[in-house]
Amino acid sequence: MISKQLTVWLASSVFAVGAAQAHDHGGHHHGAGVAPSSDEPPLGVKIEDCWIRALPTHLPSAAYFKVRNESTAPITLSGVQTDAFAHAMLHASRDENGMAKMMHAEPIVIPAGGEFAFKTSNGYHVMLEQARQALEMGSSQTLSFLFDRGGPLSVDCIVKPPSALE
Ligand SMILES: [Cu+2]
Repeated sequence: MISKQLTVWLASSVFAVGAAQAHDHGGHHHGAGVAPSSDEPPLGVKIEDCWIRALPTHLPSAAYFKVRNESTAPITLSGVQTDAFAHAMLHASRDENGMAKMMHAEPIVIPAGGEFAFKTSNGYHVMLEQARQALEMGSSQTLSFLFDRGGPLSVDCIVKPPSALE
């Protein structure tokens, strides 16, 4: 798992360096202070127990996980990306007059030392629409979580059957 993540990170780093060099022409030199567009994930921030509740391909699947902030500053979870599905969104569902309504989750601030769980019992989920390939139970899919600082944090999420609750 780690080597896969590292490979992805290295590949994106190489791309970023190439892009930076391509722009460095005409005598302008911006120095070393310019951060690459894809830097390392935020230090001390972890995604744990990520899993996907797989539904048949014509229905949206959902992912659940816990984000733990072991850094010394608040961090904001703002989005999610994946190559495994055509669409991935942070969603929150709420009960309104007995009807379950789903909407984009607002960016979620996790205080230093805090954690926040997307779980089946609180309505928070990653909405995953249009799997690019059939999801095999027990396999894993990579989700990349986006924060207000640092680069994407990629984790492997285990695919579980529709009946799974955690
Ligand atoms: Cu949803």
